[in-house]
Amino acid sequence: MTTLALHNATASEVAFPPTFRWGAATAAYQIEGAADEDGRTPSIWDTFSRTPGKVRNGDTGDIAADHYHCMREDVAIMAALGLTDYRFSVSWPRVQPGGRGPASQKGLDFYRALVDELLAKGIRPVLTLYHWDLPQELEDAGGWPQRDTAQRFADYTALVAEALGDRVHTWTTLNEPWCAAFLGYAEGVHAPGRTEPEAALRAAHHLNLAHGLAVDVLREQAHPSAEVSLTLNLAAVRPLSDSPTDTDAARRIDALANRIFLDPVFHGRYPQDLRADTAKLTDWSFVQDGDLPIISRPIDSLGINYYSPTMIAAGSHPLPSPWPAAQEHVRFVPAPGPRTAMDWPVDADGLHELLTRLRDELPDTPLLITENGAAYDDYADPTGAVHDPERITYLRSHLQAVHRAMAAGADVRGYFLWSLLDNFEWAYGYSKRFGIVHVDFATQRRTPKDSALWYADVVAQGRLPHD
Ligand code: GCO
Repeated sequence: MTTLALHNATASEVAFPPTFRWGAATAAYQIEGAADEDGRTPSIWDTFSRTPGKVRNGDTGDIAADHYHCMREDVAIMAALGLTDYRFSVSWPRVQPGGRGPASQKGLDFYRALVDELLAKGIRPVLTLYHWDLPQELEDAGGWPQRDTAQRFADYTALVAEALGDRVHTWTTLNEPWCAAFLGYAEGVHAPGRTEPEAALRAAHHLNLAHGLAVDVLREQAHPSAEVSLTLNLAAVRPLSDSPTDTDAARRIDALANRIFLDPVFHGRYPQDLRADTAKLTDWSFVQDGDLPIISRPIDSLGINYYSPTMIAAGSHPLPSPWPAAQEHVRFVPAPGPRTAMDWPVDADGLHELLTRLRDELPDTPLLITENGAAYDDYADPTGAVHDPERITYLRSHLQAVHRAMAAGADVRGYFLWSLLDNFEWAYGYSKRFGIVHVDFATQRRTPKDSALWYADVVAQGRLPHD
């Protein structure tokens, strides 16, 4: 459907193009379990979740949603929902134990079976190579602050592309490098739990370099028609007021959250204001000649993960901070309005703001919403049904925002809901449920929630049902 046709849809009808991609997303460590099965070696999340006090209730991904053993049932659920796409990630230490050397064929066999099951059901595989589960041995050798890790990632990419390059539709190199770098190495609330601001900046650069090296490998080894992408959790940054101090605080966070990735990947440079803001921490000499041309290799689409906006004001942020060198200039202002179980504000306008910004800044780059969804304290009623009206309200408002942005010219190609299944929510363990399918972790019983039935109707009709 053209933009014009989107405009012409009746005001109350929110109809999407027939080519629009409707998916759901997960990640290996959050759903697979089988943590030491078939030769898989520990990732930094296995280590981190075993470290007392790091993950709520001491939860780990040892079993998770047991997707490693329930894969066929889960793909059948995706097919029953009518999904066109399924976004999943590959566990690096499952397919390359220790993070170096030959592939584990048993590890690759799981993903071969998953991809073939998806294709047999007419579902497009959308494969993320890195969703935070770095092999522990590579962290022991320095982790992402260590430049060699980028090359290790390129070698791992080659192993996966050799096995699946002929039949995976969309390849995403990295999921949310901001979280991997700044939650993992600056604030320390994610694996590997380090609080070293300068190392976090080095990690961000080496993740960017890893992305570029992986693009080269995929162009070489994946199918010529494969779509190569990157997923970023861009922040919809809003200053509390238009005062110079508030707007400058927002600028600092925009540089550290957004332009530290957008500028090198799409413009082949790091922002000058970012370098100036962080000059006390680093001289950026870890950026070597030749890095930026690799990082800025052309890609076919950009994935956006969005949950809620970020309101910034001048002030200070408690340490350890995920914002290197910005913490003495910024404070985060809780936005008003309804909140999810994560205490994140529900505000779909932030998604519209992001999409129209990217329409203007990256007019030639197709966009995919690779994650959007919400956690609520769902529970199964005595009949076993799971009613989640707040999640339906959240999804509806955010799909309306996507539609508004498309009608305004944003080139959005698809929407992947986070998440298909209730799963391991990182430092929150299993205490937060993002799934549209309820998982009883004691029995591994799956129960589609009301939101799953609602989403299946949206997918089938290609439009939002009337309120
Ligand atoms: C992220 C990760 C997901 C999270 C989800 C909810 O975006 O943080 O990609 O793994 O579970 O976003 O926090």
